[in-house]
Amino acid sequence: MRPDTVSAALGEEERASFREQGFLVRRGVAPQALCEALLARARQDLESQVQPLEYEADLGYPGAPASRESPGGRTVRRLLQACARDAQLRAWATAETLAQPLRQLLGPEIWLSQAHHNCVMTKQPRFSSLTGWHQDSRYWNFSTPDLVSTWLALGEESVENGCLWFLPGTHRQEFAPERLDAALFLREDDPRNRDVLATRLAAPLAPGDVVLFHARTFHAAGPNRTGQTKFALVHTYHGANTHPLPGTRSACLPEIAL
Ligand SMILES: O=C(O)CCC(=O)C(=O)O
Repeated sequence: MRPDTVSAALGEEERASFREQGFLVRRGVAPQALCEALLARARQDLESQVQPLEYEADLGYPGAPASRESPGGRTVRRLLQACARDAQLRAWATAETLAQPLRQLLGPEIWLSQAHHNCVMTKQPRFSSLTGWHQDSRYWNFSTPDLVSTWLALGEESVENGCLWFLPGTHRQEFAPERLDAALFLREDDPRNRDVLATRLAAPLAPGDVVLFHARTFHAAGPNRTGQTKFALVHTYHGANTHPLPGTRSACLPEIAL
């Protein structure tokens, strides 16, 4: 099934909500048959350990195995390079279903970064980690921070299996460096962060739901405490006014025009 058969334009309320909150959950964007096909492909690559992969141990977030050689050390966190992996994965990332709302948010010209996200995000039982509060823009090198990511749930996402959480409106706020730790995560023990952390909202999703979120919106996710692996397809985009800075990791792969 072609992903661009789904009508995708954002309503005015949705646009206002994204501007205000820095994220937007859209229900039932991808049809069930498409989610099943993408999920089957992702499961197959995970089972066969098709490279390139990122392991939980590589990041060392809380709960991750200490090294690739430790028990659970081969627990995959991301199936990288989704667009180069498979025509169907690429078709989703470049479909009008995503391009149309992205144009409404970022302008008429949309570019997909292959250097960031561009992955199947997996969260596996037993050895998955907790991702602290962060802005994706923290390690990215673009001329502006105006990038938007799309997160397609290929299965159920709940607090129990490690769904995303967001701090609404934080894409419009400034955070003094002291409020962040050395790895640029928001310090949960800092009293100055108490109020903003109290605004946290979980984003449980059903298969086919999509979250759009700004690269500056603080978000986090818990570990997977269920027995089933969670799969999501994640991509990042920018408009014509933003470009990757030459010589940086953000410029290391060609971008795809939508
Ligand atoms: O699923 C997770 O742990 C969150 C992933 C995330 O926020 C990220 O990779 O930027």
